[in-house]
Amino acid sequence: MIYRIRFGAMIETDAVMRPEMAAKLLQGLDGKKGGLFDCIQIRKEEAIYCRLDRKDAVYGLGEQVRGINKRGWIYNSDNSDNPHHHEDTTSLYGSHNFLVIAGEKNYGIFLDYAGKVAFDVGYTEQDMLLIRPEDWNFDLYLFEGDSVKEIVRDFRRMTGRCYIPPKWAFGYGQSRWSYYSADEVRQIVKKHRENNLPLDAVYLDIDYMDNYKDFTVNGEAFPEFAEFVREMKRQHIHLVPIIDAGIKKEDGYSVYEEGKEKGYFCKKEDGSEFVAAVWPGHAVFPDFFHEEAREWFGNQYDYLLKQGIDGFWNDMNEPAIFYSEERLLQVFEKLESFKGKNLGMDDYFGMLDLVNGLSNNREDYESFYHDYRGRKIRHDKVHNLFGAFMTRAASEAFERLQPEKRILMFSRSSATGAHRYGGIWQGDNKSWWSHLRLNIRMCPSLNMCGFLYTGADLGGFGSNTTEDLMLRWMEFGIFTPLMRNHSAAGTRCQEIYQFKNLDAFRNILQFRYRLLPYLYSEFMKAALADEMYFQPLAFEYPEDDMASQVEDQLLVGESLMIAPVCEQNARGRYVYLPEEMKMYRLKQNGELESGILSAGHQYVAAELEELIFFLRKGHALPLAAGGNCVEEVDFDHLTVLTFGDGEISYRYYRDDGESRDYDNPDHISVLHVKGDCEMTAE
Ligand code: MIG
Repeated sequence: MIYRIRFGAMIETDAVMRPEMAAKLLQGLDGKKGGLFDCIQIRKEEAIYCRLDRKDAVYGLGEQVRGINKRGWIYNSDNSDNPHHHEDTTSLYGSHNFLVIAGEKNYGIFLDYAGKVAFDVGYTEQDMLLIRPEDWNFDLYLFEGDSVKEIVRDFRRMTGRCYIPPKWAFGYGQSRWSYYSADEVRQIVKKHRENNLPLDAVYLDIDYMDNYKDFTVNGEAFPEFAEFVREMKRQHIHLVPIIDAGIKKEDGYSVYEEGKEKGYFCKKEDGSEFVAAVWPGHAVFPDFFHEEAREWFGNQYDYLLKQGIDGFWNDMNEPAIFYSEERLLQVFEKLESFKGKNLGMDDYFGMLDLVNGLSNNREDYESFYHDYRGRKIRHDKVHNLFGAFMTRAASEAFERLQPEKRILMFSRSSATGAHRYGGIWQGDNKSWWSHLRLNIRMCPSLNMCGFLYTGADLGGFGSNTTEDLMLRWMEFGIFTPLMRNHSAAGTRCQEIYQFKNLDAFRNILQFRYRLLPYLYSEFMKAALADEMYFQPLAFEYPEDDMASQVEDQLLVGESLMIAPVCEQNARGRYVYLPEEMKMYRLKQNGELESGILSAGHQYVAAELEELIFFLRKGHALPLAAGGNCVEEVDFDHLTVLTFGDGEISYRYYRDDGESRDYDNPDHISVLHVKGDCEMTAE
């Protein structure tokens, strides 16, 4: 059952696709008794209060720090370019206002709202969830269901089917800020190919552009780009360029000139252009809220599509702002006044704050406007939708420009609803073991909110990685739909051939390509049925008190459980098995060793080079022979591993991985197997 309560007059977010699913429209909660209504209280203009029992867990909120169970911290929906994914961080790049309270009663809450919201999940009071929107113009949805899974499915169905990437985007991608020339890219590809390291994509960061101008290519570093794209395609490599939200303000730059002439950029109160600096220096921001502007911006991608590009990543779309012209001038003036002064503590720290406060400043976000469905709306009121609408611009354009084909698209910033337009990557993490753990925890929370095509920068983006962290991260990364190794300028190079134990990396990475039939099939089934690809144990084993406390193991699709090792120097780990499972160990020589483990806590040895995973009882795992790129993988001839007596069936999804004919029933075949076997899928 879904209820909707409307407060004030909301600004449309377009997050909800099927409002009719909320059969019950309520005026308020007054007088309501029983079920979830015993747990929730609303004090208008103040907060929504949800009482939490000791054993209740709170799941959701998508892209946030901390645990799978969000209890014990405050999280804000306030999209920010924040490279500090610390325990005390309160917001990252996305806003996903959906959560589920699981316990004696299970219920879900979704705030359909573009403004800032604070989710105080037992921070102020341990047994209270407080939700404080900045103003009271929103739709509140309440979900009641027998299980967490059912609630999540209802929410997902209501907000629409998630984005589906092309199959090649399940291959491994190598990225770096930046690869500066075509020759450097050729080198990267060569090293992978000659070392038998599978690879499907190389990412181009901001330096492929001419002076950080979107939809341009630096002709010196990447001469004859279209031909270069073809050359790469011949080697089964897709080049994936980055697109930033800010457009360089430069006379003669056609994208700027055209957008300016048509009035498609965000404006200040007085109607003049809002100018702020990002990578290209002074830049303007397309008004993605304005339908025509959105269409126009989307069409710009054609410049690259026409040259054979079939994937993009959208960055800096919170939007990230280094400084606005006005603020910079003010700050210079203030700084001037400190000159020659004997700075006391307040002055000194005040001075530092002035400079640090230049970027992503709230006052800047309050100083420009959108033209949204005929209304002039101040940016801060819809701030959390900006990145989502940029990705929407791209996605709508792809459907217009290349209706037959899937285009890879993932974004940094997002909001609920944006899951229909693209995937997301998890932003600027660091080469820290704790961020490997964060990566694991964030995946199911994002899946709940519809973001199935996701992954983090493997090996860590900021700071220097180490060989063991890189390897352990890959051991988890081979399960994430988006599998990309990316790192920041100035950090240690982390292409896997940089490391000594290349055999170990190759072994793990090649196994990803053996897993592809399963991973792709599970992704597609989850996407098409509005279900999750990564699940916390608690969702599948709700009666198991222990399972609800597991924060570092996940279910991947219907058959597998993973328990990545994420402690440095560990040579194994404790694993909790909610039921008897078959454990596999991928040995250094590429062989799979298996054994049955009984339910309960088990210590499992796993040397640095060894991948471990678990097959659930009554389930099957189809494996391919592998390949050096997705195209080389044979999805028809399978080795099927099983656990259980008697016949086991597996619903296997297969398609061309390129067209959008997702729901064709011919794509499903049921594999019936008895024991491990080799087979050809019909
Ligand atoms: O301010 O384009 O998250 O992946 O490499 C940094 C350079 C801008 C942030 C992205 C990161 C990318 C980087 N970008």
